[in-house]
Amino acid sequence: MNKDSIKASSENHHRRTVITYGTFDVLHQGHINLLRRAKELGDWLIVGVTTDNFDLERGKLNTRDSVMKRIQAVKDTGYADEVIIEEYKGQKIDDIQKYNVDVFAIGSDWEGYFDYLKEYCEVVYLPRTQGISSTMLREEQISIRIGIIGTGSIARRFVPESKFVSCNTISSAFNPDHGECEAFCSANGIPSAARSLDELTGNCDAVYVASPHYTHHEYVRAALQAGKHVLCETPFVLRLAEAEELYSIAEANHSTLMIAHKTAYCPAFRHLVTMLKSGVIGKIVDINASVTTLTDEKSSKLDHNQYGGSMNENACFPLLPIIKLLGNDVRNVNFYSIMKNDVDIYTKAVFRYDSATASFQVGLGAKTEGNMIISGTKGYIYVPAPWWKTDYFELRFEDQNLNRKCFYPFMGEGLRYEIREFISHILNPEQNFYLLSKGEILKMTEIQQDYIDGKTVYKLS
Ligand code: C2G
Repeated sequence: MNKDSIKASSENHHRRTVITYGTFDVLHQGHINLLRRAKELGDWLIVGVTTDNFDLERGKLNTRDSVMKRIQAVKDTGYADEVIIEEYKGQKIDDIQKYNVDVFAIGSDWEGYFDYLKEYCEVVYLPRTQGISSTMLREEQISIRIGIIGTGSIARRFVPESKFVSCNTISSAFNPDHGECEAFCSANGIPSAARSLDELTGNCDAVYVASPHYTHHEYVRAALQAGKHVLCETPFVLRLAEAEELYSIAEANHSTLMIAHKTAYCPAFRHLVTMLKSGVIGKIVDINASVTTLTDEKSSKLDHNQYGGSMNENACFPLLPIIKLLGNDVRNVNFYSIMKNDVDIYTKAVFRYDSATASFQVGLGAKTEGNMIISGTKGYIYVPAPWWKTDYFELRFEDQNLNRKCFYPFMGEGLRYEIREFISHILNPEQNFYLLSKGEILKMTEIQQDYIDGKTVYKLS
């Protein structure tokens, strides 16, 4: 070390270090002012930029720019001497000690919130710039207007969930019963209760189909033919040919067609899939999952004429992990159904693959534990009930010391994750639909159809 560098390093010890944190999404003048003021508090400014995953965990789902883009934007302001990433709650305490920080600075919208850091350094709340925010800027950019078809219980849950996702507004709703539609719109603050499908499609960019499942095919086709993007509730359609037809219309129109399978998009399930694919429990040999929801006998869900029954209502849930993890090459499936009034009140399905088995139980008129177990050559994964909307699962091994519990966010009703994916796909159509692909959806539909056609179905009374 020469004299100069010794001098520089000893000066470094005395420099006053300031740290600040943020998402810095669609970077604007408010952020720039904050960074400038923070830098003025000392000689060296460290800026912590939140990772996409951390924002997801703290409930910020509407971020537009990726972490790399946000970091670049912070660097481009010229005020940051050092950029770090913030990826967990409590990290600020670690960083302040690790980087020997003198001042923690943050905007006054957080006034008081970070006083707990006073134990470690000086805490300064800087004035927030009025009249500008990332939220405002995101809203000024394109907003997708969504029209809702079907105003039942799932649509009621969809409306508040959509508010957690940026770049969308619910513009209209349609239900053949206009009175019900008006009541739904006024209860949920939706500006227009459409009198016809044409009126709905004339007033939106995308359609969310939340009507009874036997009406999906007709509504999705009408919406696609009107040039709209479509998010369709599960189960998608009841026949393979219908599903293929709808995908080909969507492809010809360059429209997004996505299935609202909330499990496929929620954080815990996504991680479960990637962990399994990377071999944490070895080779998968068996999957068992069940979904039962005791339902009133008079409900339309148990009406033969409305394609009711346990398979039609619930099978799309357990089919997801089976097809996603074991693939499309199912050698055979046997269904065993307990029937009442011409519908299955309970069905057990058993799958044979070349080197794995799977099974599921679904029921509307019988109850069982709603968990999922995925068995492998090195260990197994246990997902407690209700596994289809879980925030947690366990990896379990012969040597219990290796067991691990994994936790993830699952906010509200969990519909916000699929809505975010849908909007993001409309805005970035080049994105691949890998979380639930067309091939997987077609296979799931084919299995549903085989059941409806009575192939290898054993009916028990
Ligand atoms: N800010 C500001 N004026 C605005 C908007 C934002 O001064 N008009 C400030 C905020 O107060 C914050 C910084 O800019 O200090 C970054 O804001 P966001 O990107 O919204 O990040 P935030 O969610 O506040 O993250 O760990 C993350 C931190 O807790 C804060």
